[in-house]
Amino acid sequence: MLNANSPIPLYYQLKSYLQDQILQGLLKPGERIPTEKELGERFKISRTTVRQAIGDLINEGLLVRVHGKGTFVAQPRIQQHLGLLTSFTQDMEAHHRTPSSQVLQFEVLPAPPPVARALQIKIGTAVIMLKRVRLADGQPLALEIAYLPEEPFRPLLDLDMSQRSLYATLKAHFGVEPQRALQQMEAVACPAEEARFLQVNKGSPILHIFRTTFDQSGRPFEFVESYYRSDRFFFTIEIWSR
Ligand code: 16G
Repeated sequence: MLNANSPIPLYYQLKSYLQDQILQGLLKPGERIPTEKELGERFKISRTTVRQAIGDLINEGLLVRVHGKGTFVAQPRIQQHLGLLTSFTQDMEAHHRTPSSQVLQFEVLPAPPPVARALQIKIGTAVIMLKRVRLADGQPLALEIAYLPEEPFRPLLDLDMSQRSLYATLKAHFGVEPQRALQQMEAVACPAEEARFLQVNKGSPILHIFRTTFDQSGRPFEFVESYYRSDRFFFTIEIWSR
């Protein structure tokens, strides 16, 4: 029951209650929660108060609203540790999900300025561009556009990258392993084309990530621009005082 005499606002009490139910697994992923009207009646609060609590939980990714159907408990997000240099395949396997990719583009093109800068090559040098939708259990989670120098990686073009890990392939065929990476992230409104591939609404919040990865000898071997669904990922990093 909510406490009308508490200094904690009613919407916040309801939000905490629902949050608790989700975290304890009493409300399960995919389950429909009661309507605003039902919650209002059950807790003797106004629909505006209910709406505020639910709106917050939608914004925080714990609930999803499906137009015409109701509000549902969201699938748990994938926890990703930002301090670990891993591949998409490794991340999904760690979460017991089956990774796959839809290859959208795989070709050689002249390096545009930001790619050339990251890979420390001249603008216009031939690079391989691999554009993939990355899926887990068949659901699109990210869109990645990777650029690698054509030399020595040209033989990659003969391989089917829809069921392969790029990092595992680079290790097996070229002895190249990621040793460190520089990663930058920003939140953006999802552009139309990316939204279509990721099956999200155009303009919904999405993480735009850039990664330059260096091999064992310190040479940059990939520059990747990606869009990660912010409703499917949760990022963690441990930080230390000086
Ligand atoms: C990750 C990397 C990406 C890399 C890919 C290789 C980020 C933002 N990006 O998704 O740079 O190319 O893994 O994955 O984490 P794969 O080995 O499964 O093909």
